[in-house]
Amino acid sequence: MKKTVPDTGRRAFLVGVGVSALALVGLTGGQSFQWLAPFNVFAPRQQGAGPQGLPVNRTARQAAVNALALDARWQLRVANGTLVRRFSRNDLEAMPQTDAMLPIACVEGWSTTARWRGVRIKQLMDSVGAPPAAALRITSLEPRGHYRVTHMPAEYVRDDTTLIALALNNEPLDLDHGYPARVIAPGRPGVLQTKWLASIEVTS
Ligand SMILES: Nc1nc2c(c(=O)[nH]1)N[C@H]1C(S)=C(S)[C@@H](COP(=O)(O)O)O[C@H]1N2
Ligand SMILES: [Mo]
Repeated sequence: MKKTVPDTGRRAFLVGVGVSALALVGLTGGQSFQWLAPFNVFAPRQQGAGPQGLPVNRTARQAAVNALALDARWQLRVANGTLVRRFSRNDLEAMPQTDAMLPIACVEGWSTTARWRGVRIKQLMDSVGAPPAAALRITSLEPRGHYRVTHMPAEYVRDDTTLIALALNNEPLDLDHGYPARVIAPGRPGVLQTKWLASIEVTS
């Protein structure tokens, strides 16, 4: 004899799964498709919600860096042992600039690709005679916080698209995105893309 009841139950179950999957695609699609963005229910940040079309994970105000970041006397300190050089924003702008299309991928669940422009970190390392195997300690102006200090292994330092970014999407970097200068490197999680730079030091 045919068991029709389990069949019906199974069909109802499969239809239920299909409906849930469709609903999930509908509710999260805004993370992948711009035109679905208004229906983006679960994404912690909406694409394009921040300045320059990029989300902001922590603003300059929240990080308490406004005064230091906007200070006209700001200089990036670059150190290789006792050899120290300092670069104003004008100094950095006067150096050769490199463009790179790179994503910021935040653990909070968003990833947005943007056009970054700035100085190759490699070139700054050359300016203080750092060896090719140099790894770095990168420090933010931020007085405290989990992301104040970052370590960068040599393979990223050597990469032609690892930049001290000064511009984002063809505009000077917004304060909330790390003005006067931030790190952008390929293939590193967002937490390591340090904003509001203070210093870069060779550690090895
Ligand atoms: N100094 C500093 N840099 C930081 C952070 C921070 O809180 N302080 N947040 C990091 C995190 S978690 C992410 S995802 C990116 C976000 O960059 P955005 O705000 O420009 O999009 O910056 C990173 N750099
Ligand atoms: Mo993040």
